Amino acid sequence: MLTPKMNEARCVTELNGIWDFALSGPERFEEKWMREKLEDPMPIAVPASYNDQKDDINLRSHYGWVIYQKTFFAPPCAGRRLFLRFAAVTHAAVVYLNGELLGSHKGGFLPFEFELTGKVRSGGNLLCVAVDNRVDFSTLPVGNENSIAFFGSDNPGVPSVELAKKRCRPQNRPNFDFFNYCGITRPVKLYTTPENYIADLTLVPGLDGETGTVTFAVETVGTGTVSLQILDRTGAIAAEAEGPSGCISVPHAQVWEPGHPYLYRARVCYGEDVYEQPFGIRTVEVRGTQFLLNGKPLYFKGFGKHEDSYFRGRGMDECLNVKDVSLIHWLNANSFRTSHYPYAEEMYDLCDREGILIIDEVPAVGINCGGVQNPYEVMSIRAHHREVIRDMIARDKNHPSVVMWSLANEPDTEHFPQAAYDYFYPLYELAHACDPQDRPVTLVCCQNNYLRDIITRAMDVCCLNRYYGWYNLSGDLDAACDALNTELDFWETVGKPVMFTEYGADTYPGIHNINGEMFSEEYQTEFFRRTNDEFDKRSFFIGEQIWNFADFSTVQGPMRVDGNRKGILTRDRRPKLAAHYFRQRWGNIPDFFYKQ
Ligand code: E8X
Repeated sequence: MLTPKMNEARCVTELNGIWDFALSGPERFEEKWMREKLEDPMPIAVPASYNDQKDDINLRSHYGWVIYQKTFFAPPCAGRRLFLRFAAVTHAAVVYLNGELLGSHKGGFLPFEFELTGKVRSGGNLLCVAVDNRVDFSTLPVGNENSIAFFGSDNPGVPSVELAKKRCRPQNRPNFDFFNYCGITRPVKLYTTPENYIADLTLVPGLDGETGTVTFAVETVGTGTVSLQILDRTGAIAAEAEGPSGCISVPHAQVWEPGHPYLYRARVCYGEDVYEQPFGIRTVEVRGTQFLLNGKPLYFKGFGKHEDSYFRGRGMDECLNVKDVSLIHWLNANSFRTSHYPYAEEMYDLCDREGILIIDEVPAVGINCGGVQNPYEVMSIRAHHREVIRDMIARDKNHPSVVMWSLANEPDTEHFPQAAYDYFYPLYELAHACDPQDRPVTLVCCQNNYLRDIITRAMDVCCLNRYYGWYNLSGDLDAACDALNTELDFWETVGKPVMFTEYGADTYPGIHNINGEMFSEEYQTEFFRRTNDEFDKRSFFIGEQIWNFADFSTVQGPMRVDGNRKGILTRDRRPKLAAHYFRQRWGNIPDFFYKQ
């Protein structure tokens, strides 16, 4: 799916700004608000999560549907097609235009669109969007059903507690550790195309010595002929071709990689339509225990992140994206994982331009019933899981920054190992089949009994989340390193590249402790220093992505002090002690050939 772009053939208008808003019921929304203007609406900003925009607990802890309305005037589009595109609505949307149902969409982190050609009026048009924020055993991310919370401890079996739980008000019980921010969180755009238009473009770069190759496929609607040009950074034509598909050579190609993010542009013409897509010439491959970028062994230095900020929650924020990328450079890092959902497209564009590597993750978090039940039997997510893999890859396939796909975060791979294998192996194959560039595929595994887990080791890269010295062996870094080494001895026998995609310690900024005890800035720094020293001894270990880039909002609970505090930056992006440590460490680790 193409990102809407303004050019000589296409017009893009944003429907961002203040919309009318109202809370609705948990189980259903009132149909009449899909046809009539709300009686006493609240103003609400789009794009942004609604939860923290008002000083009202009813928005923060809302459960169920909300209604958004916007009246818009159609842009002049005689002889053109008109589309309405939502970049993300969390978690489900039903969309009406002038009282007529346009359609619905499930999943809160990927785009969807409707063709409006012939459907808009010359006066105002009433756009109504009902949004559901409920998470349960049929959604990704997964929410707990009934009142059983697996995340956090609920004293199971205590009669008074069990009784009270049954009487709790209906609420979301996320089976994941980030606040359930919801609403129209990314831009809403109207765009036009000519009658005959370019529907999709796929680019597969390759390298043959000094020569770059670009295999391309253009999908069109209508009739016409396709031509394609590869433009270099100065706008000069580096190569050109006719026809909807083929392979062309770019002599003396400039490669794309961290430190040298050279972008070409593919310019496609089809009748009256034009579309330009920036892309990079680079290759990605796993060989033995190495992860090769442009044929060179790479070391991942970076983070798990979140889309999370004050006031706008998970709302797309270009300024924050620029700031975060700047901080990634300041920290001498080169990568992050889009834990735990695909991020806004604007962030990938920025990373393409700035040379930052992305492990792109679908919103499959919470596939775990604490070992009590088999999640692969009790959850009905399989079809939706396939859909989000397909849609994420379709959206992000052309980004040079994306170097690996992640199928899930911390599913249960330990208690039902064969069921996990049978569930995930076909998804692994699906991701490979969907990706025209055939990038490596992984699944991010939770701290577990790694001997029982048989699916993590079947991935192209073994991505581990481990909390030796935090959730277990708490405060004892000698014991933590001992345990870590025992486990790393096991991974060495697997013969694949291994990296940590999470490790970290909650740290409340400003707490200092001479003995380096837990929650202090000293403990966080020491925790990382000791763990990293062990990584450095292992040649098959290809990267460290810490948990987390910055502090972030979560559901409240006895383990969380105003959110998850494992950031090396605070939520407002100030450094903790460990940030200075990493800036120094990563400044001494090259992107390539670190483990030689
Ligand atoms: C944590 C992280 C959480 O925020 C993230 O979304 C997923 C968690 C650790 C799981 N991984 O709690 O800070 C720890 C399992 C215990 C051994």
